Formats: sequence, C-alpha cells, structure tokens
Amino acid sequence: MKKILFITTLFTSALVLSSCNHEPDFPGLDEATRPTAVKKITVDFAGTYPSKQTGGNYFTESVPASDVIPSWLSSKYYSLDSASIATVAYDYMEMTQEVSLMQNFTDAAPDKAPTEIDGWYNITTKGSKTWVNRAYSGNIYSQFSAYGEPGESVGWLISPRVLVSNGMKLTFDACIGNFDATCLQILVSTNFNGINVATATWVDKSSAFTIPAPATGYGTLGPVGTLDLSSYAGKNISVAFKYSGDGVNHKTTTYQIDNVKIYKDVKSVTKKTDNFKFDGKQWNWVDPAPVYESINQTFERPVTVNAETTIDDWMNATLQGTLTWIDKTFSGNTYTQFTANKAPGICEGWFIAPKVKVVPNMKLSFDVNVGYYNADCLQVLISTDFKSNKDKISSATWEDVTSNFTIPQTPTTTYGVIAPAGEMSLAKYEGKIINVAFKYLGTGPNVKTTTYQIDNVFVGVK
Ligand SMILES: [Ca+2]
Ligand SMILES: [Ca+2]
Repeated sequence: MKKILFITTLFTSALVLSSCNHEPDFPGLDEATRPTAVKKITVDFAGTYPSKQTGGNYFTESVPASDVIPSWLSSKYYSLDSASIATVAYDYMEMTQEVSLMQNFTDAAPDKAPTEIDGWYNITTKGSKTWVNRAYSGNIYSQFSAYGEPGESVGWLISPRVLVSNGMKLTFDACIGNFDATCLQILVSTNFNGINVATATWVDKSSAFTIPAPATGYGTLGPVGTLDLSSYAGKNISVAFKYSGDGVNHKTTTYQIDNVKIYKDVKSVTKKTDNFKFDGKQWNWVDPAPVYESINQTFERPVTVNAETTIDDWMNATLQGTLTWIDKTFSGNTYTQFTANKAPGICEGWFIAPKVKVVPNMKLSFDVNVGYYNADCLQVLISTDFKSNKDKISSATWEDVTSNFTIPQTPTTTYGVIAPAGEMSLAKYEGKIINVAFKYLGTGPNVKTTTYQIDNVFVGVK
C-alpha cells in the first residue's frame, strides 16, 4: 500500500514537472529525496518589480513585497509540501531625508530674550522689538509681535547660508496669535552679506506658505507648507522671516516660528527579506510582526509630553492630517491622547495594538477619558487580517466593536477622569490572531474635536 502511494506521488510530480519548465533547481528537489519535498528554501526575488507604481526596480511601503512575491513563488515553486517556507530577498526603497539646515530653537534661551543662535541673524530695522525666544508646553520657538510698539516695527530673522542642490525644499512650523493684519513675509536672497539687509536682493516666497489665522486667540504651531528650492540649485541662499508691523495702526499679529528645515528627499535602496509559507496551493506572506500571548499596556515609561506615542510593536499611524496619538501625563499617570482641536482639516489617527492569539476566556478592556466632547470621534476596531503595514490599514477588514464599551459623551466644557470603559468577550475570535485598534476621526473646521485619552489597554484572561 505504501509503495503504491509512493509511485503515484512520483508520477504526479513528474507530470507536473514535464508539463511546465518553470520549476527550477533548488537544493533537495531531486529524485533521490522525493517525495519529501523541500521544507525551507532561500532565494532572491527574480520576478518583475512593479516599477510602474514605484518608479524603479524595488518594492516600497505602499507597494510591498507581500503583494507581488506570493504569485511569483506560486508560479515557480508549486510542488512542495504545504507548510514549506521560502525566505525571499528583494530590493526595498525608502525615502530618507538629507537635512542641510534644521533649527528647532531648543537651545534658544533664556525665555523672552532676543533669539541669538550661531549662524543666524536677528536684525531690527524699525522700532526696538526683536525676534525673541519663547517657551510653551516644553517647546521653544522664536516669536515676534509689534504689540506695544509706539510706531512701526520691522524685524528680520535670517538663516545661515545654505548651498542649494536640485530637489531641496524649505519647510517650517508657524503659529499666529491675536491676528489683526498679515505681518510676515518669507524671503530668499542669494546676496545677503550678513550685515545689511537693505543692500541684498530679496525674493518674496510667502505665497508658498499658509499660516492659519484663528478668529481669536492663538492657533497651533505646525507645518505651514513647502517651498521647492530647485530654482536656486548651485547657489547659496539665505532665508528670512521678515516681520513688518505697527503698534499704533493695528498691525500687531503675533508670529511664532519653529523647525525651520532645508532638506532633500533621497531614495535609499536596501536588501530586505520576507518569509512566505506554502499552503499546498499557493504561497502566502508571513507577517513578521510578533504575536503576543496577552497585552497589558499601562503607558508607564519615560516620555516627552506631547511627543508621538511610540511603543514597540504598536503602530501609531496618521492616515489623514498631520496629528498623531501623543504621550500625556497627569497626576503622575501616563496615557495616550488624540484631539483634532484647532486642526486645519480632517484628522484620522490609528493606534493599533500588537497581534494577540485569542485563547478561551480572553477579554478586551481599556480605560478612557473624554475632554470637551462635541462629537463621537473614537472607534474601537478588531481585525483578523491586518498585515502589519501602515498602507494596509485601509484594505484590512475591521469590525467595529465600539458598542461593547461605554465611551462618555460628556463633559463638554472640561475634562472628565480616566475610567474603565467596560470589557468585551473575545470568544468569537478564539483561535484567531487579532489586532485591536483605536481609530480617531475628527475635523478642526467642522468642530468634531473631542479629546480622547486611552490607558490600561488589556487583552487577556482576567
Ligand atoms: Ca522648537
Ligand atoms: Ca497609565
């Protein structure tokens, strides 16, 4: 009986091999070792890279190997035993930044003193005010306002000279306070001598940037645009932030400037490897993300308040807007928070827990707090097919399990307290590997800006 089976297997394999010439030679696949097919192979990807989408012969985060290599493997290696593993090396391209100038004013001190930084110029040509250092919420930036001046007020904050090459860009963060008139220009010069602003030629590039002007009070310090500097390639440039105001004639808007950066995006191609598993019919990408037995995330660790929440194996992904889940502490407790307050548009931020294998009696629970409620902006979601890649969030299947929890819809004019949101049985996912996600979706302009604070995320058996 055994012998007949062996011969049948051999015959079938031989038929497959002779009907197609794609099956390559690789270690172990010869007559002597049949029918025990190879369990582990290591190969270089030799298929066609989707260069139409990526612009080159490599994979990227948005066009990943997991999309292309399985069908290539299936066309070449189709007669192995199921559970065989292929380790495939391929070229992978990531954009990295070559930074020529970065000023975050971290060393600008003391508070309220004129901004004095090596290589930078702080020049007042009218009135007595200058660009000054300001610190707020642990961040330092430079600020100018003509408020209180007895007349006109003009102040220049000028960068060191930077040699521009093709593809370089200028960005910076800005914030407006108490707007009454546009007082800031962003200027570029190729002949500023470091002394006299009047003898230099300045080109006004302000239109490349949009600094939101709130109806009252202050906006939020954040990115305000990008200027392509390619037309200056081969030249040394100086960038000036020129404030022109008037303390008497209602031109006193406060401008805050931070994170002035001149940089270039460069392609960096490296070798990467992924694993693929054969199921008897086709090859499937093996998600390299670790699978946890349980999760008990208290967020207690050293943090920088307001910095993006980063925790090993958790994904903090911004799909719309620029905001992310950020670290916060209150009364000695650390947690993560999202709010679309003052954001210029739609904000979509996902905070995704590591994969967990669901076993009997497992439950999901977490603590939540709401501040300044004005709309439901938080969803709790579970996926069993999420590939650990930011660009695969949208294509994964997410089940909305929010209704299993009590997410407060108050208070509306202050913050509540962090409290348990209830717990949910994960029985229906038993035996499966899941990702739990907290998805924030809000908008600044349409006032869907509720603040959510999340703490003590638990997936396990209690
Ligand atoms: Ca700063
Ligand atoms: Ca905590």
